[in-house]
Amino acid sequence: MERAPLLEGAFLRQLPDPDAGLTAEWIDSLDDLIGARGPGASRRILGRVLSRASEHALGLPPPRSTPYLNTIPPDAQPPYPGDEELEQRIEAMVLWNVAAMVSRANADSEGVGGHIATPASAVSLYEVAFNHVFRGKDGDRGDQVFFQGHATPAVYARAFLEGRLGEAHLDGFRRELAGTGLSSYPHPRLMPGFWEFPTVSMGLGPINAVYQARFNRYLQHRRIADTSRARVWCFVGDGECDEPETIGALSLAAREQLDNLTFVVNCNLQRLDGPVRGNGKVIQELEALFRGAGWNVVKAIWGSAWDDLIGRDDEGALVDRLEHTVDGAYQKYAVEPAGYAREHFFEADPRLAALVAGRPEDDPVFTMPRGGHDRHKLFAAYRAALDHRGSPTVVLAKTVKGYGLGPEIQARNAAHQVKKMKAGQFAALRDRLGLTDLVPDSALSGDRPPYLAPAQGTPEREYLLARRRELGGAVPRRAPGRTVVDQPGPEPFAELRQGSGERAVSTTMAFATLLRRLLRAPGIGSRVVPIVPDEARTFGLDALFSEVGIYAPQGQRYEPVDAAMQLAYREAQDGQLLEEGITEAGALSSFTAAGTSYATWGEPMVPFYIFYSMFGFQRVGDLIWAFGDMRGRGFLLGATAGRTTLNGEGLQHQDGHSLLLASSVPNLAAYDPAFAYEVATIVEDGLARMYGDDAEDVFYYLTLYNENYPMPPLPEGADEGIVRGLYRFAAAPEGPERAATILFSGSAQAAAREAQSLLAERHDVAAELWSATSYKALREDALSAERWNRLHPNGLRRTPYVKEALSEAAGPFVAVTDFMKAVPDQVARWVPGHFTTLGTDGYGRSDSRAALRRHFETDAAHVVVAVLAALAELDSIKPDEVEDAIAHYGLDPDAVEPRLA
Ligand SMILES: Cc1ncc(C[n+]2csc(CCOP(=O)(O)OP(=O)(O)O)c2C)c(N)n1
Ligand SMILES: [Mg+2]
Repeated sequence: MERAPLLEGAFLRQLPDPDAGLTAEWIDSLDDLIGARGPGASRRILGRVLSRASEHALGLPPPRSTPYLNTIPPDAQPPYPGDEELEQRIEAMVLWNVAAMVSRANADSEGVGGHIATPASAVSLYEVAFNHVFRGKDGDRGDQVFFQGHATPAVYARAFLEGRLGEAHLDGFRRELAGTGLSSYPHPRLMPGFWEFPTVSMGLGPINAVYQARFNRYLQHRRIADTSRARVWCFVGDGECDEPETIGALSLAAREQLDNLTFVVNCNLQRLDGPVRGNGKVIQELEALFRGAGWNVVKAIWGSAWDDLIGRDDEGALVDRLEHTVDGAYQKYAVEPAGYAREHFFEADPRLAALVAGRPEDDPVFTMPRGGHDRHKLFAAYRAALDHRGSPTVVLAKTVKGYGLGPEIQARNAAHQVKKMKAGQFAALRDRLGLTDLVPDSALSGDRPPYLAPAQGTPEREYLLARRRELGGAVPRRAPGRTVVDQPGPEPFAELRQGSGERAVSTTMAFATLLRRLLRAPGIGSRVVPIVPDEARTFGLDALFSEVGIYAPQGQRYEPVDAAMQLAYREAQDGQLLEEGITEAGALSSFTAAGTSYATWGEPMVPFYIFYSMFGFQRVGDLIWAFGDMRGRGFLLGATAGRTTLNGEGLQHQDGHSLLLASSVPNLAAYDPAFAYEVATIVEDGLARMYGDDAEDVFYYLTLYNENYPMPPLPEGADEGIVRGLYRFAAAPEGPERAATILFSGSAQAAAREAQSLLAERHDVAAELWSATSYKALREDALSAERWNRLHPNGLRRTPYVKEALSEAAGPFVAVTDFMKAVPDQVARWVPGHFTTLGTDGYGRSDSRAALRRHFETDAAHVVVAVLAALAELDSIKPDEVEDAIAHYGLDPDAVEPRLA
């Protein structure tokens, strides 16, 4: 059966049309128009009608995309505010220095790499911004600029012109170990006075930028800082727009009306291997994507040389041709000499041939000039972004990869990989850039082309410095302010330290209590930023909804369904809690903006980001790594931790390895507390280390469990061991002949404590119990001691803390954890005796805790057997005793190993 195609406007038919006659007349005249003038002209006329409708604010949905033209017509362009001749000259030097620096680095030390083609495509994007828009930090805290990661050479080259970097710095590009080196990409850890935002892991810059802009608003609404003048600029590659993180937070930015945010996409149509959308048009695709997400889109596609052509395109032939040409073809026009475009683009269509008839061979129209290399177009786009209100703006700037670097490089598929230019290519570049007066042929004979900088007193130098002075000084510049936050004193921690008596509680509940106390503590309270990705109820933090409110820039425009209840869902403009919804990447980006606020705003904030531990390190590990790079501070809380403690959720939820992943982050303090008082001690110490006097560049990860048990009080003198990673929790019972020591962490405390009783009662073993709060800390301390001893053969010997502490205990040693065995194995080398580790290697599954602990061989029976087996191996008991115990506890010695199950 034939079916009529579903028309786009079909939904309208369900609504009555009281003006049916009028409607029919309009439709008839459209049909007539198309018949008389054809589709091209009809499109144009209808476009004008729709634009008129939008001026009347009729609320018609805007089109998904607009023609392949600049968004801003020439008559709406602001006059260019700068001295173009000087800027041209400065830009030429920047590009020259990019090529020289990267080439010299690769001549000096083969293989250090670097990029020339990407900065060449981006130089104008940055130069226009450096001269006219980026605000530095003199006066207020300025703008926050996220540079495209591998365009860094353009930023170094400019800093050199400004005198911020010297020749020795440029010659240290990608050779950081000598002292004056420049890092390959933006890394605040390596250049802490320069870079603010690490961006080179593609996608992280954009998502961090969105949440930075959002956090700026949060600081404003909470009256912590005046961020109203700050703008977040994020420069992104067009290939980078394929990253889920790049586009994952676009709708948040629109929903929260972040008109303090501008993305600039460097649309050079190429990624590393080849075209981004050879068969399509990346700019059109991105326009639709950003418009769909609610952004203001400004396309800067064509250079000024085309204004006149476009203005004379009466037939719409040029626009048609532009629409039907794909990026692969545009790339070809950028590779071939101008004659190629004349022949294949223009002369293939008689109407276009007529449009360019009579123009000389070298007319710039035949180079297909792109808007991203035209400062008029770029400034107009930036100005539009600055003036726009109510939504973020994206500037889609069309550029050429390797622009200006000559026919062997420009727009070639391999352009990305060019790391070195030859003398002949430098000579040609010099001529093209008009730098003949500065670079004599003799300077190009070796493989060290000179660096160029305008001398003192030259107009170029005066100009570029004056522009930056006017705009508030150098960009980028990282200038941390105060890091100290008033410490809360002992009160918020007291309840956790007392223990819970008979009451069974979890470490998660203990943490929730602590967090609420900290929020109320004078001084620090207003600085605390609780962050949850739609799991506050899971973690018992829903009281915060009403207590501190959920941050919502528009306040609450509805009455919540639970308004009458004490714990109502309260959204407020000055809400303190960041309820992120289901986006771990977004939540981590908020954590990042908050945890680096001391550096961006000089306002230290104390974020506590609490999440399903499984969806932390393995989901957003790269963002956590970037946080470390940024010297961020704050607490990550991996709740529902443990492969068997979170029991019903199965394979994708039950985490037994986040601590292992955490062990890879150098400046992360990772803890696996068993008891409420351990949580208290660790958080108190963390606050002092991160926000006290002489603060350190560390951040914290704590696992939190959802298993309830009575929390014991803090044992006397345990604080130091808790912080260092290990302390004696319970002495061995009196009586038994044989001795052993059990190390437990987190929720494995139950198995260890039960095993202690069983060993004493049934097996004549007196086992001591130690709580291992941080194998990472123990290992790092031991490695430091070991290294010291290795490099100081005649110095005083150092003993690793773990070895020294356990020297008071009797082996054999058995460690039990709800994480992988590799976690306690981190310290195996220094345990003074026989050492067995029991842990949860293997995929999780759903069942009761008891069944899971039996399966993973971490329950009390397995701890007992491990202790006995170790004693047997040490010849302290007979193997038969182990056999008996295995039989007694009903263990299956031939069960499939859980790691393989
Ligand atoms: C997450 C991630 N994956 C891969 C890379 C390696 N990489 C660096 S640049 C690049 C191509 C980038 O293309 P595009 O975003 O279009 O930038 P362009 O150089 O064209 O300006 C790739 C794949 C990276 N830096 N980060
Ligand atoms: Mg690209």
